[in-house]
Amino acid sequence: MSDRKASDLFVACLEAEGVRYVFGIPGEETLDLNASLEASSIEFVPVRHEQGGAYMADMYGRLTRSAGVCLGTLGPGATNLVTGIADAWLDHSPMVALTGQADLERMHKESHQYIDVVDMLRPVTKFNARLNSARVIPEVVRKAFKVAQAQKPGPTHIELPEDVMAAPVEGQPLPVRRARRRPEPSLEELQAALAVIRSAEHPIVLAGNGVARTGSAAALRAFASTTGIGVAETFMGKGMLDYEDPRALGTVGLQSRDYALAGFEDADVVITAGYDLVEHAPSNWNPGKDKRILCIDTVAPEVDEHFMTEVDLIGDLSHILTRLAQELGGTTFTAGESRLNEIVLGRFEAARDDDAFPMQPPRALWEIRKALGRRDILISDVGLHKLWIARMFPAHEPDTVFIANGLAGMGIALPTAIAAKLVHPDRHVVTVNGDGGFLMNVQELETAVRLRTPVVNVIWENGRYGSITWKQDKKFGRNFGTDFTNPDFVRLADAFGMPAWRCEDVEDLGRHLRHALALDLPSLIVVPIDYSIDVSISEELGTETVAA
Ligand SMILES: Cc1ncc(C[n+]2csc(CCOP(=O)(O)OP(=O)(O)O)c2C)c(N)n1
Repeated sequence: MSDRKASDLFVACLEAEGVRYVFGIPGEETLDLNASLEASSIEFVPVRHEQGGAYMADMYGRLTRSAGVCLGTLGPGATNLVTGIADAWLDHSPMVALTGQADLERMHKESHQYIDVVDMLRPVTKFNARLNSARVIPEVVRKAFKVAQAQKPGPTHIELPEDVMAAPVEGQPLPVRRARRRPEPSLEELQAALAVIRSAEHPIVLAGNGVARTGSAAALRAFASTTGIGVAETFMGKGMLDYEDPRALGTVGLQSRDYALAGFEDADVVITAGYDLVEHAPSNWNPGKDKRILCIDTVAPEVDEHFMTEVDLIGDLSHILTRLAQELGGTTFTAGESRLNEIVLGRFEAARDDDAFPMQPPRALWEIRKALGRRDILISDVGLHKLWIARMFPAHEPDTVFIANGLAGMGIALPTAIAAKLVHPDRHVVTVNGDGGFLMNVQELETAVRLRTPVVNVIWENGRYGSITWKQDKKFGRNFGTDFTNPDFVRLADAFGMPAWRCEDVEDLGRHLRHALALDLPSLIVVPIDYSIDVSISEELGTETVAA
């Protein structure tokens, strides 16, 4: 009989996949797994709520493009993971979620903490399985990582029954082949696409999260500069072009007139690059169903009556964009003026002189932009502040502004910021949160202090669920059920052992930010915010078409 335990083999398989961290909370049913992790090269990061662990795995996966790993025990541990897993599902982050489980022999009957976790997680995972036998561990682990990391990436899940993990086993991890496939469209498809672009009068690119997650921003930039075609970005596509690039048309997806003012009204051909429909429905930019659409993506596009694509170029985004740029070398278009950018960036620049206190969002964003370097990271939580960030925060580089726009769950910012800091210790990481969402995962401040991940958390305080009052006011002319009181955030932070400040004057935010960014500790800044100016900014931009 082998003296190797199944949990040892399981962890050896995680090591073979290159796993550096497992974020989670152990349970009585994961004792063997945790003991094996302790003896491995992998760092187990205890978190304070499984949702925080899932969000950390999510961001780790987004930034490294290797699946992030989270762990919860059976029953309540697994149910607590669901929101973070669902976020990875809709935002397409590679993740492998692990959950403990009771012995195989207790699953057919009413039994302490037993629920069918595999069934529960099926709708939010690309693949999930219960380990019924220790022998299949190498195959199941390899499959979970391979599927999670394949395009479009997303979460997978493995359930680990206690008795299976404690069983003796023989076996070795399967070889991990990381060679990147570079599938490419056929010559006919490329030629069809080139014919569509060459015959266009006003082509335009809509770039989404897919450009970010495949690391294709450089190729997109080269495509735009060779062809002159302008690029509008979705919230999750922020930074694919430097906002100062003359071909950058702005961030679209907030209001009905965004697209028109970014040039979509005049466009006859829309080239979508890594565009996920989950962010904002195509009916918003193709209401008349009259655009010719050329889709560049890693998998065949979703069907939508407003997104009937004429040519699909499916494969490696960088490769396809580079091929198109090579072929289109001599054909140049003009990006056109973006009225959207003029309005939004004009308001942003004017904000430097806004002396109003409580602060208004543009000035708060202006101070944050000023305090951060080009490659530093801003992570938004979910609420009205997110819409302001999406609308107005200018990004220079890819992977520097994170906005969850698929599941869009409040409470994502703090845990994902901790993971971002683990991946990029050399970059500043700032979160912007509402006072509602921040309390949803506030417990992870302890994790941040323990790990010494110096994340700066800015809370925009207004004592209410701002985006819901905003919507209620618009719909009913009044609001209800959205007001609350807050703890003293500065004293709360102090209790966690971290520095914190409350802004008392419009100049304080910039001052506190610069100080906080120089520390090697996490910190917190509370800014009283005045949401009385509408995120719509200007009548010209039309009515809002999103939920926060
Ligand atoms: C987990 C979760 N619950 C509820 C919602 C719906 N929702 C979206 S924004 C919002 C209010 C956010 O309030 P706050 O965090 O204070 O930010 P603000 O809008 O004031 O900037 C709510 C309740 C959500 N997106 N996620």
